[in-house]
Amino acid sequence: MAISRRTFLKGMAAGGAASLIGPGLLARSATASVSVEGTWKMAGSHWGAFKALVKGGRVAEIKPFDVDRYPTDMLNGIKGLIYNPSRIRYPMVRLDWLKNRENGDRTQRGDNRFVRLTWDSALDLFYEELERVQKHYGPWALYAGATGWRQTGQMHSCGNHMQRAVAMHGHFVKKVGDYSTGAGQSILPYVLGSTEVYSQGTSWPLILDNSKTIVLWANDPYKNLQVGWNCETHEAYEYLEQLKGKIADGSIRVISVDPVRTKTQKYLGCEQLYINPMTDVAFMLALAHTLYQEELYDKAFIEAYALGFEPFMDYVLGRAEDNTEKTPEWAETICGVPAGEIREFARLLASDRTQLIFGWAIQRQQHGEQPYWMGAVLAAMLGQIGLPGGGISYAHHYSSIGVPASGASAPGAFPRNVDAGKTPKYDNADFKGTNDTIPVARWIDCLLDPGGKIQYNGSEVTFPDIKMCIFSGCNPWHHHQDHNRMKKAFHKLETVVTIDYSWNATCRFSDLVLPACTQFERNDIDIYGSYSNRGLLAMHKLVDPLFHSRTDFDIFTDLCRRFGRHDEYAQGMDEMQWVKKLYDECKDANSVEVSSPSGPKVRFPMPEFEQFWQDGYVDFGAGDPWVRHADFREAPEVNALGTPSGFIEITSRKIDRYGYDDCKGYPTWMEKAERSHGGPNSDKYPLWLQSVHPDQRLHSQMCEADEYRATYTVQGREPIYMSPQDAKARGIADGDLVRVFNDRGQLLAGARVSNDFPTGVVRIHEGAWYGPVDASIGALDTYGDPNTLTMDVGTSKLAQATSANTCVVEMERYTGEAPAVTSFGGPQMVEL
Ligand SMILES: Nc1nc2c(c(=O)[nH]1)N[C@H]1C(S)=C(S)[C@@H](COP(=O)(O)OP(=O)(O)OC[C@H]3O[C@@H](n4cnc5c(=O)[nH]c(N)nc54)[C@H](O)[C@@H]3O)O[C@H]1N2
Ligand SMILES: Nc1nc2c(c(=O)[nH]1)N[C@H]1C(S)=C(S)[C@@H](COP(=O)(O)OP(=O)(O)OC[C@H]3O[C@@H](n4cnc5c(=O)[nH]c(N)nc54)[C@H](O)[C@@H]3O)O[C@H]1N2
Ligand SMILES: [Mo]
Repeated sequence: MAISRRTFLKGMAAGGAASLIGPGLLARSATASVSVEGTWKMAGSHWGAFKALVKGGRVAEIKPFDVDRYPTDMLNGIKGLIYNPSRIRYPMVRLDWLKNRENGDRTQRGDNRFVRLTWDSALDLFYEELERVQKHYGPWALYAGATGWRQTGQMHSCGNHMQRAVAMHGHFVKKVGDYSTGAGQSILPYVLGSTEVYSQGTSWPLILDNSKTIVLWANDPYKNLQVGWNCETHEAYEYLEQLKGKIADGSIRVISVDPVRTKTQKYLGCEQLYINPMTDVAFMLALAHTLYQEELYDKAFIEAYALGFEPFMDYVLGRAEDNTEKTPEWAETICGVPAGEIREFARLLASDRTQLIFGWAIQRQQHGEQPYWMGAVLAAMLGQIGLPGGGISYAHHYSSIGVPASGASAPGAFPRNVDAGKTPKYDNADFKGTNDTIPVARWIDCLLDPGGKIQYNGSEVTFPDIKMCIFSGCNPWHHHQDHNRMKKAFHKLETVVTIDYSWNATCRFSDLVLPACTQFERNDIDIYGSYSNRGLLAMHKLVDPLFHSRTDFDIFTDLCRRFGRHDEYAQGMDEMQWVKKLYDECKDANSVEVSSPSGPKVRFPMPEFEQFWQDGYVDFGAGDPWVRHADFREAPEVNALGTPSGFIEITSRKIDRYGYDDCKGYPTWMEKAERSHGGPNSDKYPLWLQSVHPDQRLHSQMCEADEYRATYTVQGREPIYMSPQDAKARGIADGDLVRVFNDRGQLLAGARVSNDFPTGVVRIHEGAWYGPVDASIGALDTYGDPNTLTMDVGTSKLAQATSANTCVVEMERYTGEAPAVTSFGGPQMVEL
């Protein structure tokens, strides 16, 4: 296998690539022969299931799948996702790394200078590096922890392909948790017995029929339900529309607790309760204080279903060691809500049936565990957990949760793991006393501090010494915080391999980049409706893989060929055989007979595969409404929660025993490392930067769609939303370029002045493509990725999750000559 570097360099330069760079793609395809008719094909995506008209080998038109009555505008970005100048055309290798490999000058990483490779040379290099790192260092030096929003489709689920192939070669470091709900999914098992965040919630029809008050707490479902984990069909919007009607006729009151006037508030026409950012726990403690003082809380419920109320109330009443009573007057100075309004709000919550619905951004901040725990405590005090239209939900803004689920079996996926009993090529599982799994948001800490120790959820984690990372189906140079700190960490890495279809910043900071194709260039199946599991969709390949891109399946089959395990990897099947196998297994699982008045019948009949593939989908039908925690309410001893005691834990002995200073035995208010509105560091940086999820993208996906991006950018940059007061105070007008900065970094963005934002609050959507002027630390980001500015600390010793939303900044009108945006259009191609 070993080829000398010299022969390799000679054989590899595949020639004449530079001439193909630039927007030639669109021009060339326009001249391709086009049949008048074309063919409509069925396809799916996170943005929705849809039909595509394919003409002359090109996607010409897109229209939503008939079932989807509330399609998102983002379908307009699909064509631009396939055809854009940022598509990765060939396997590419970073210039300095090609010449010097691990002995190169790693400060050049990020300079975006790359050399084109043939597929054979690229996969040889990939394999050589796997061998070198496994042999020389062992499994603790290789990180292949897949996390991220891979495209839809069960067969081609790309993280599975990457991890299965790498696992056949040897052991590696993995991750635990995710960026979405890291704090929530860690704290809630102690409190309510499950993660809650990914659990099915009470069905919307029951909420609409029974709730009198709905609190949308840090939650913007109208914006965030546009995308789903599977092929979305947006059924939840039907219920939002009904809710709008009920607000209008006065039968339901909806209050959105949010510093910002959200898209949902504007759509529903509901009320907003303004609160200072990151101060919800102070507000909630004062609500508990009022409920207690005014005897509005449900004593019987607390006695029957919850534990640890007294120690918590001692804290609220000022009998704990901090000696501070959590009165509305105390809270007002922190959260900015007048004491009188806090009392009114508490009375409202207790007056009738109230459904609390939390979003997730509020736990993506320092001490993000606390608002979730405190939400559960409030819900317990209101005593409506397990009743239709009452209690608490942590997920009605996500992937059609709350739409009654069909109950059908979903298809399986291409296997992630190596088949039991088959040992990898390097069966060395010696991590030298370090951990083989790290909390996902702490991987940069790990790179910077090998051998370092952190506390995590009741145990200690020792960081392994990672030398090589493999990324597939994720974009860490968008998703992780504090890019300048990331640069320092990446200087320590010997090898970075990325598999993607778009040349984003992660490619720029990699050594070897392999072009995958998009989901529209391969065949697959997936459910539609996400959590509602409404049916099964045939995802037809629309066009052939563009340029030299290949399916992840192909790429990793060929990688495994290099160590003789390709047959085992693919199990001797090709793409369509896999798709059919997953369908047939799903059909079998759904063929179970159930009794019905007219005798036994198959509840979810599915046709033969060929028929399904031609029809494009199978509908499973609507499901039955359901109430979360109803079984627990009915019989708490029999249907005990998964907490240590089986009850709701207002105080957790287990957490208390961990002895953490930043997550105590009951929910507490803790000041943040930095905070606007009079909090720490606000003298220097008075603006809170919230980096919430984009209205017109899925994270960084679709940012590359040039025409679609142009519908929202300002002078070609990502918008920064701000209040008229903050703009005026700095001489900024709508449409100006602004420089946004703090001690961690600086970026350019385009000003959008809006009354939706209060003084002291600015917003840049996450997922804006990072485009530094050069590879240096501190370099100006020319497009506006908020993670240039965010803080990289764990939420607490409990969850060690991301604190992305704890971030303060200052901004100024940018008057210098503006540097060109460097984010798009691929690498700078260098010929040898
Ligand atoms: N500041 C801030 N940062 C955040 C957040 C925030 O609120 N604020 N939110 C966090 C959250 S909740 C999340 S979930 C993360 C999201 O972080 P990611 O999931 O990493 O974000 P995506 O932009 O969806 O990146 C997916 C990447 O996979 C590639 N890809 C998709 N499908 C395939 C495939 O089939 N094959 C291959 N090879 N590649 C594919 C896409 O092109 C894209 O580059 O971001 C986190 N980061
Ligand atoms: N369009 C679109 N939809 C998406 C996604 C996407 O990228 N685009 N991503 C999906 C994914 S992966 C995830 S994880 C979810 C994310 O879902 P969430 O994390 O719930 O969504 P965000 O949009 O980040 O924030 C929701 C609201 O929280 C408010 N908020 C932030 N901090 C505070 C606070 O301290 N207090 C209060 N009271 N309010 C606060 C914000 O102002 C915002 O209105 O969305 C999913 N849906
Ligand atoms: Mo997420």
